[in-house]
Amino acid sequence: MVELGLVGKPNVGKSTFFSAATLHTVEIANYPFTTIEANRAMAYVRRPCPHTELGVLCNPKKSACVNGVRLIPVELIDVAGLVPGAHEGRGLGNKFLDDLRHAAALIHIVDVSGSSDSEGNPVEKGSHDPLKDIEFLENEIAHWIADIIGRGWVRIARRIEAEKIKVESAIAERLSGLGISERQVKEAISSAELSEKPTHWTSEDILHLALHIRRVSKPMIIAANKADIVEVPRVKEFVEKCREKGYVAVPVSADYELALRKAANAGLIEYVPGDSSFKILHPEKLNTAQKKALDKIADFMRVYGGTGVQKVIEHTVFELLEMIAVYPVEDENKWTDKDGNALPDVYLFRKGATARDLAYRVHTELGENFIRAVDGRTKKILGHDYVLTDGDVIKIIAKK
Ligand SMILES: Nc1nc2c(ncn2[C@@H]2O[C@H](COP(=O)(O)OP(=O)(O)OP(=O)(O)O)[C@@H](O)[C@H]2O)c(=O)[nH]1
Ligand SMILES: [Mg+2]
Repeated sequence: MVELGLVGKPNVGKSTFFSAATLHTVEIANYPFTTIEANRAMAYVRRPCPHTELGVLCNPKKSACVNGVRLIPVELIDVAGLVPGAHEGRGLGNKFLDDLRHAAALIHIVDVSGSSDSEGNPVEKGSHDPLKDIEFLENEIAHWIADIIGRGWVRIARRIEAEKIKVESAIAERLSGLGISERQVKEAISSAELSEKPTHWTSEDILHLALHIRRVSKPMIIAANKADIVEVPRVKEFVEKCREKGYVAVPVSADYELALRKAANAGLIEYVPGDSSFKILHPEKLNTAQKKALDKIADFMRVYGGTGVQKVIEHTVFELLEMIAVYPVEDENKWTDKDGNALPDVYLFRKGATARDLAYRVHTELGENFIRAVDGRTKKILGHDYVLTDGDVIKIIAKK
């Protein structure tokens, strides 16, 4: 399961975003450190379902299909807020970041309205520059990684040099719990331009390396939250400034998304998360305040093309992580499993994954005994190194 971590300073709307995306009820309040223990729940990303080509309905097991759109689960993790100096124990410290060890990417929730200070205390709207939050957060995440690399570094660096161990492999070993690979560490070392001799690395060098490791291993998107209480040009300016710094920022109102999903659940509106509009089903059941609130939400969605919540999640999965959806089947003609369920499973893979990777994901034995695969559309035989593409329907043939 792909895990996405929600990070940010306190009181920016992490739990609201989480709750909106998962409809999991969690505590939300306008003061810092409302969340202490991490919350985990399923959100989903959407892909066109191949069943529309088949002409029969699918029977998904761990995903869902609504009107030809496959909803593929991903896990969101909502953690406590980080404050500047968290690595020195300020606020709730940074230990709770360990809950994000397996996160493939990070969603940085920022309060674009500037109505909370750097520690998340409510302040007058516009009095805090949200751009500042990006830098400190990067720094705190880097400290978390650097602390893991840096523990007992002098001794390790000496061993690396004396025993001619590859530095990237020694570091990757330390970071294996974070799901960071040797290749990623190697790429980070080269972009950080550090000295050839690890014994010469200072703690600043390690911090600098950690920044690069974060960049290559856990890509980050910025959710410019609370955009509903900010003038449009200011939001656009923030998005542009983020872009100049190399980040994708998406205007978001987690509050609006939460309201829409609740109204949809109550049967008041028709709304499919991610859509750019909604339909009021029973205008007679709405009071004036509710109507006004929905009008405001509709205006926001017209400007930004939606509430932004689903856009953030999907951009993270499909653009930053470059993931694709692949459907393994046992019958390449009917696209069913052995019980006759059509397109029962779907897996997300990073671009570049192969037919053998798919086999391993279905079952270790299938990966180990892989003989060949078959493309469910063209019926072509595919080798173990066939590179999967988005929407592939694949049968795996293995030794019995
Ligand atoms: N206007 C507006 N307010 C929001 C939005 N999202 C969250 N809020 C408000 O911001 C406050 C903090 O929301 P939370 O979701 O608890 O924030 P958090 O980041 O989880 O906070 P901690 O758990 O304390 O770190 C609450 O009063 C929310 O109602 C939004 O999109 N727009
Ligand atoms: Mg919270």
